[in-house]
Amino acid sequence: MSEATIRPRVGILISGRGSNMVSLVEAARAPGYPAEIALVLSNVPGAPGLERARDFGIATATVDHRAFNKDREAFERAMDDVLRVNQIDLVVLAGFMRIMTPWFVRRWEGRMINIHPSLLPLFKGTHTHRQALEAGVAEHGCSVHFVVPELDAGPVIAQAKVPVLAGDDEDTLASRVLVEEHRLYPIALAEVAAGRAALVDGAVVRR
Ligand code: NHR
Ligand code: GAR
Repeated sequence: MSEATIRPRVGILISGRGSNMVSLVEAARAPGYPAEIALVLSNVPGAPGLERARDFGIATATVDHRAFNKDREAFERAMDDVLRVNQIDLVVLAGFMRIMTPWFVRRWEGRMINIHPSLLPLFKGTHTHRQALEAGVAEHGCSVHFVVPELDAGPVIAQAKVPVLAGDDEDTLASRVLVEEHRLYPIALAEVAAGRAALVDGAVVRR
């Protein structure tokens, strides 16, 4: 059966290699996936992920934060303009390394998600794999959450766990988590795009 449905247009924000972006793009090519990847936007000129996106035929853009002289809102207004021109409905952070101001977060409230490489609320911020090893936890993983103004504090949509193994270092642990990120993020985005998971009064509601 083929029924024409309107799929939300997704803009993926990256800063680096974009392996999560690739996993989302590949998932979204499947028939019936409830979102369309319409744009990949980077704050880093020449980020390797931009070329990978172009290889898939996806529109790309760069807004270099360094051009805005530490004026975060001016940087974000420029990103917001690009997102609007491209008629983006949902913003997906995938290895995007700039903290968003409350202004930008409110503009995209309930329509912006992030993947963070830890089992939130554990290990917020950066160097999460080092934090996990130093804490000596037996389990680690990744979380997809709605973005709220407070860093890595948004309500969690989905999580995946991996064991921490004897002899792990930051790299071995990061690779094990990354496999789960690539599996989890397309599932979580589909739930949000289809309206099956939504942000209501600061909590995730499932329908
Ligand atoms: N913005 C808000 N408001 N809330 C969140 O939860 C956000 C966010 C922006 C990005 C991703 C995030 C992560 O998953 C994310 C979540 C960057 C930093 C950071 O310290 C921390 C967390 C995350 C992304 N950035 C430095 C900054 O000054 C720059 C670091 C660098 O360039 O290497 O923005 O962990
Ligand atoms: C991923 O592990 C992602 O969870 C993490 O950076 C990596 C990006 O890889 N994100 C953060 O640490 C956000 N602060 P990718 O560019 O290959 O998707």
